[in-house]
Amino acid sequence: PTIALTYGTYDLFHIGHVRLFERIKQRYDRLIVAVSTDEFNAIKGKKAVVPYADRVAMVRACRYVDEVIPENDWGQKESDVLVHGVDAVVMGSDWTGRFDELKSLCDVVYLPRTEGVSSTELKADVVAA
Ligand code: C2G
Repeated sequence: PTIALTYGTYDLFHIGHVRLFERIKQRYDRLIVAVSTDEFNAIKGKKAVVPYADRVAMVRACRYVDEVIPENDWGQKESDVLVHGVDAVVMGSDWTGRFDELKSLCDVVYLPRTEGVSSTELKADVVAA
């Protein structure tokens, strides 16, 4: 079985995240999702409104997801790929080129983002409601 790995915060888990996972599972047999911890989000300069444990539970509840692991730092991707026998790291197109150094270990695929939705837009919409 072919294995894909993807990384993200998944704050306010939304259709863009689901569509990405869905398209990854059209290409690969298994999908591992690495969810950014609250501590790593601070390093990324992101503050999630949804606590890590809840973000993990929602991603895990998605039918396209086979396994969830924590993302603690920028530097773990190489070992994640090796430890989990990953065939491809797949990200949305806002990351195009950013993980190409992994190409020595596995395929690196960037898929188009889902237009019109983002955690940031959802937060703004809620405030405006
Ligand atoms: N995404 C998407 N379409 C959207 C919004 C997001 O396809 N409308 C994708 C992003 O391209 C990313 C994934 O969903 O691949 C998760 O997005 P975020 O939760 O915003 O993750 P991010 O903060 O970009 O973290 O080490 C990598 C980082 O952890 C990625």
